[in-house]
This record gives sequence, C-alpha cells and structure tokens, in this order.
Amino acid sequence: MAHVRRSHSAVTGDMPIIMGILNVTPDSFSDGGLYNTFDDAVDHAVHLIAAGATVIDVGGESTRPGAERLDVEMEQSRVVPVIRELVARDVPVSIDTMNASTAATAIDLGAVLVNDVSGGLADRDMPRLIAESGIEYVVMHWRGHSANMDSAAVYTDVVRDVRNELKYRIAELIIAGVRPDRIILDPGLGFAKTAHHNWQLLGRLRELETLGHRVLIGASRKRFLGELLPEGAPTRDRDPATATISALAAESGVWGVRVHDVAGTLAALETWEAWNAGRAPAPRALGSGT
Ligand code: PMM
Repeated sequence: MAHVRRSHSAVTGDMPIIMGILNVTPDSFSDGGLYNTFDDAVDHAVHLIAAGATVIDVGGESTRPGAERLDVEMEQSRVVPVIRELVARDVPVSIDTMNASTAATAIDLGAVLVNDVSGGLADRDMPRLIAESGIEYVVMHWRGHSANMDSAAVYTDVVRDVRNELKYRIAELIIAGVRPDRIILDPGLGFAKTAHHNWQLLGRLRELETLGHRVLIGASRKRFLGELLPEGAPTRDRDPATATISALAAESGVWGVRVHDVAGTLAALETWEAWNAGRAPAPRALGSGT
C-alpha cells in the first residue's frame, strides 16, 4: 500500500503535503455545485495536481454546519466514477467519508488514504476496515453530525480537550488493529468549534503533535476566516488567509494541509521554506507533487 509522503522539497526535503479538495456535492459551503459533473470534477482534480497537490481528497457528502446526512448509495454514485477515473490517470486519491462501505469501495478502486471527519465514530465498521486494509487514515476530532455540531462547541480548554479526545480515538483504533504509523490526526477546525477555538488550536498545534502522530489541518475558506473580511465577501477571498495559515502551520511542524487553492498554498509553503533556508527553492516542475 502506497504511503502518502511529504512533497519532495529542493531546499529542505520536508514540506507539508498539500491535499487538494474536490467536493462532488451540490451543497458544500465554499465550492458546492462547482464540480458536480464528472468532467468538471476530473478536470478540477487534474488542475489541482498540476498546481502542486500531492493527493486529491474526494468527498460526496457535505459536512457544512447544519447539513443533513446523505444516503450511502447517493454518496457512492457521486464519488465512485470520479475516483475510478482519477486512479486510472495515476492521481493519488483520498476518500473523504464517514461510511465504511464507501471507504471500502474507494480502497478497492485504489484510493491511498481514508479521510474520516468522524474519526471512526460515525460508522463502527470503520476501524476494522482500516486495520484490515492497512490504509492511511485521517482521524479528525468530531463531536457529532453537522446538523447539531455547533451546540457541542463547549470546552474547558479546547486544545487539551481535543488532544484528550483524539487520544481516546487512537487507543480505540489501535485496539481494533490499526497500525499507529497509519494514523494522521486532525483537530477538525470548525467542527463543533467557534472561531476562538479554531485560533487556539492553530496557535497551539505543537501540543497535538506531542501525541506522536502526523497532523493535518483543514482551515481552507472556513467561516472563521470570513470574519477577517468585509461582510458578504465571497469565500474565495479567504484564500490568502488560508495560505498564510498553511505557512504558519508548516512552521509548527504539520504533516499536511487540506486546501481548495493549491497554487496559493504552494506559493506560501515555498515562501516559508525559502525563508527558513535563506535561499530560493529550485524551480519546481509542476505536476510532480508526489
Ligand atoms: N473539513 C471539511 C471536510 N473534510 N476533512 C479533514 N480531515 N479536515 C477538515 O477540516 C475537513 C475535512 C469541510 O470543508 P469543505 O466543505 O471545504 O470540504
């Protein structure tokens, strides 16, 4: 099973991976409806890889606050043709799903990573599937489905509480047989988190890293970044703040960033890298992100 590695960096050899977002949904909060057709979805994924993405995260169910659940058949009818085509084109694919049967189908088709925003809580069959397949697994911090997650945003110390809850998830996964080195942690920005919680988690990412696993963050275009902008600004205007967060998260040692704007994020990461190295990165052949 392929291991999703950090991008090759000409300067340090150690740049976070960029996970490019492909939502094949009519209702995701920032790009819902844009890549609904098969051709648009595949074209967009190919464009993200050319812009420097290491892996494409394909999702068929929206998790925006307030979203209702989707049935599994509908989810699979959205993602399966796209995953099949991307794998045929040698594009590394991650499946963004809470459903073990969708994850299993994606693994059979050749996906290299399962990104589960529920960290194995939504579908009790997920840990066993991950253990048996040996696939890489993103365990996001989660306190419940989107329809009511905002009311669960209550913490004593959000960083300590998220860290502890992730620790329980890791323990359960390891008991189910998941190899520790397959586990990637994600604090779940915006999932049962206020803007204040998100900023606390970002500023103290190193505390999550002390759990000894790779860390992925997904800040891209989220609501808390909209608060930095004039009211009514389009979600795309959140890309500069997203790219800045990617560079700062790289400085905090994250393994990966999940973003919509891959080109802007790559520029920010290369800036971070050149800053630390004191020299310019070598020219990069775009499309060689893996
Ligand atoms: N956020 C969304 C969806 N999937 N997966 C991970 N691992 N982390 C996230 O923060 C995350 C996710 C919601 O954002 P989207 O609608 O733009 O995909």
